[in-house]
Amino acid sequence: ALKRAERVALLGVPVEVGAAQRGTLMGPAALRTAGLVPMLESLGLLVEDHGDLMVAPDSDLAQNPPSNARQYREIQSWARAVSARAYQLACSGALPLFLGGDHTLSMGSVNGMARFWREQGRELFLLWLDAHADYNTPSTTVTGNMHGMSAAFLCGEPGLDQLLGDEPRMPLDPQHLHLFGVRSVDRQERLLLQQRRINIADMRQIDEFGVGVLIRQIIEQVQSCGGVLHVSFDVDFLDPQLAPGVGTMVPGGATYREAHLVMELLHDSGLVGSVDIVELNPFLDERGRTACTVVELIGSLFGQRITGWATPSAMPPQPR
Ligand code: 6HN
Ligand code: MN
Ligand code: MN
Ligand code: MN
Repeated sequence: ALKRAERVALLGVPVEVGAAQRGTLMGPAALRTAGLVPMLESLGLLVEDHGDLMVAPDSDLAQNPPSNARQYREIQSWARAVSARAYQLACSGALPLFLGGDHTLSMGSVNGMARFWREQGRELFLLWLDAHADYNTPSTTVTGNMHGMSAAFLCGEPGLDQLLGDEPRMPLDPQHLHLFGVRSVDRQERLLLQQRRINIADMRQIDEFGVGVLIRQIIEQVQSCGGVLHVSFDVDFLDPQLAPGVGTMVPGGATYREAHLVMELLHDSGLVGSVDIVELNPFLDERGRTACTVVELIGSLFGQRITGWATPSAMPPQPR
């Protein structure tokens, strides 16, 4: 059998109702069209494409949906199904790669992975590459859009307590969440982030210290705990000039080079155990260029190198 890192299990999750703008349901198809599978195969990985998940609506009609959580019932169906599939794929020994879909996908994917790693006796850390903090709850949200609540839900914040139904809920230690690339936070959301002392590398810090230093700090924390990392990549982490195919563009995002370096360092760490690609909206893209950029970045995350050998890291290159 191949090792976990050598087998990648793709699962499309065409959820779109967590966002205000429709269209992320086309995300999995666009990533496949942009060549995700052959790119991963060219890196020597064995790729299993499990196709797109389908869910039946209204899985739990007994429960009254919380107010201020739009499309709660449909998201509930997705989250339960995604969590169960995530756990199952992880148990198969593959590295799960979830293709969104809006960012509510992560409520299921991260929960399922957390359950798996808990059983393995390893701590799960969550790297949230995003322009937004996604740390709203039904009581802090301005829009009611549930993709703005995923990170808070995963850290056990109250308000969506029945979302997963019978699926075991595995809240993360809030200190294991790292928000990275943040440049848009709502007012009440900010208070909650402050109270919980959530780790944030915002764009100001990225400008000042660079992504190399900041990502290495995160890698060191995970390494020192013997942990494993789930990378949740919201495409709006990238600058909108580079990635226009998203519903929530915020100026001042990660550049092409910064984003590749993040992915390369994560690959070299060997700590990444699962990945989400979310919020790609092909309806808003320009000639597929956001999808293609994302596929290139996933290439770096899975070991694509400029040269055929490992780049010396955290030190100047030695003469060969
Ligand atoms: N995303 N903070 C805003 C909200 O509606 O709560 C934006 C959320 C964006 C969510 O991009 O995944
Ligand atoms: Mn997000
Ligand atoms: Mn976002
Ligand atoms: Mn810990």
